[in-house]
Amino acid sequence: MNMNHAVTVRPVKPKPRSLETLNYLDGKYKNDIAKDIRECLTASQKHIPCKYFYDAYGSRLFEDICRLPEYYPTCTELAILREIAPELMGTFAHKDLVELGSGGNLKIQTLLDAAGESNRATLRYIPVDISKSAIVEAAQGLLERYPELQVLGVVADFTSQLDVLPTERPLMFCFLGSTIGNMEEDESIAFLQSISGNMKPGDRLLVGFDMVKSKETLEAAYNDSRGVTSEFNKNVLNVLNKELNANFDPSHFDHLAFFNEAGSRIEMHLMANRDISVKLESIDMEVEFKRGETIHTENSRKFTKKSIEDMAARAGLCIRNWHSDRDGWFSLVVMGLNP
Ligand code: AVJ
Repeated sequence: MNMNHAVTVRPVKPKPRSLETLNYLDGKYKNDIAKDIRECLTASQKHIPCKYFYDAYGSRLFEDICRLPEYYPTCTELAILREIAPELMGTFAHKDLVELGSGGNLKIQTLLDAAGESNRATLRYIPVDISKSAIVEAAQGLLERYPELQVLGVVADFTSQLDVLPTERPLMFCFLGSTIGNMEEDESIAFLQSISGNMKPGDRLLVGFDMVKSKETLEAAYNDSRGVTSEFNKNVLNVLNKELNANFDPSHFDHLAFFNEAGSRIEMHLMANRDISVKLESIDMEVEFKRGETIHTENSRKFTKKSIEDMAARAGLCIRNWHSDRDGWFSLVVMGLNP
């Protein structure tokens, strides 16, 4: 071997490790899914909580959905966010930026870019999600882009575990992507109340709402021509197969998504295309489906200015700023505690 003694080996400077994760979900998830599914699949309208869409594959499919031409919410929200980010983040220093449901990096990068390096070096980004892998992957991307950033990943169910979050510093909660639309009205008010209960005067809450618009536009967004949404919907059955040792055959179900005008929501269902019997071994359960019967897998509520104002009022929050695109397809609303 030809060793070249002139070469001095300089140690590679270790990257600063500014990612810490806290896991509050251990054990909880397995208990929850067993209990949830037992209840939900014995109800007269069978249903599955939509949080179970997001295993690693489901999270990837959702990111694909966000890039579909028919799925307008992501790009519309992002465009609004770009406009308001300087105002939101220009003075955001020594504070915590909490993101409930870490949803791909594009949105949070828009905010962090606008913060500028000097603010960024003093703030902390706190993604809260039930998927540890989603948090860690996203955080690694952010740390490559912003080596000065501190990230505290919190693996938790933000609908029931908000009290685990640090409260020492001023903070802004972000609840983007109209994820709030997945909740029933009462649930969303209780959730906003739980956020406001964890807010200090001066703290802010930024919420993304998908607005009511034409039925054609809404339904196209959930029935894309490439079938990604269908694949996303059916993947929840794979999640049950994996988590509960079940034997769903996803091809025995069809994707169904429609706008329920009375409920002001898109409903997604999986419809049995034959009579089916499924075993869920881990919870010692057998479920029958008649051909044409559906499992309701998601509600995605669509909002109006009035419905948002009513919710905020009922949750004890006041609306500080209101931002929409020209067409009024999506709104980003900044809320705070009542003065
Ligand atoms: C992540 C809940 C906002 O309701 O539009 C996308 C999920 N479902 N396509 C939505 C979803 C089908 C999405 N949210």
